[in-house]
Amino acid sequence: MTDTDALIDFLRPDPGRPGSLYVQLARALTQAIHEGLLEDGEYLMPQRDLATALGVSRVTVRKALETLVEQGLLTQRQGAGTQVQRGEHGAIHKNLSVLNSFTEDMTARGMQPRSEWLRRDRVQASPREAMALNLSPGAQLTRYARIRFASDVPMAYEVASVPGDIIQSVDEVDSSLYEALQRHQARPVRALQTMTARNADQQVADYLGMTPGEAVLYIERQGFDQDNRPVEYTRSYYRGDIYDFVAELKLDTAGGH
Ligand code: 16G
Repeated sequence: MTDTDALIDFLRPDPGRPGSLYVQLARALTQAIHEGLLEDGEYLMPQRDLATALGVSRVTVRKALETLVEQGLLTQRQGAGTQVQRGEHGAIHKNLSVLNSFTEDMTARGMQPRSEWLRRDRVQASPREAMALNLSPGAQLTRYARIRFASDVPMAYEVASVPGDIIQSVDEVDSSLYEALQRHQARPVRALQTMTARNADQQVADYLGMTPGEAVLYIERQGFDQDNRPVEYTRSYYRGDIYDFVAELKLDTAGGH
């Protein structure tokens, strides 16, 4: 089998699997770039040939390629074809020292943020939530569970809890939690974040279009507003194959620990 045959086998979407063909193809292309099957600077075969080799329509190929162009993994120039542009690292470098929202982050990268709602509830705080949000046990809060997409690629699964006296009706959050908090003058201006490497369980894998056991980054964020009030306690699962988290480190000249 030639390298090209192996690549085509790797990329070929399966109509029997859930999800549209172009999303499957976009994911397979992303994976091929991350795994080095497609190298930085390499040109893809013309769209027409790729469609024929994969047994899919040209529209499917075009939409998949557009998704990767939006993610910054491919570049397309008139007449020059489609080129891999992986750079040194993964697809998305997320700066850990910037406190922004998913919507702001993806928009700044020229991608289309979108969420699929799993649940929006007004509930009693669990002991863990009460502690993180400094609420009395059993106080009311609003809890939002969403899958976060960027240009139709699932990026993260997030469960966010907000004190019930800040956001009183679950419908107040539409596309962006931070926008809703901003309307209440309660946008986080500081956050404490912990990150843990985990293997995706079946549910997380289903939400993120991954295989169970693949690496995800589990992130807990406790966000505080300008009055130092905890306004957000969010548990996020970010795809380990797409995100690189970057932090600038400085020598501790104060001599602290
Ligand atoms: C990010 C935050 C999350 C926050 C969300 C708000 C991380 C690890 N997590 O995903 O804590 O709730 O953005 O996004 O960055 P939104 O305003 O678009 O709903």
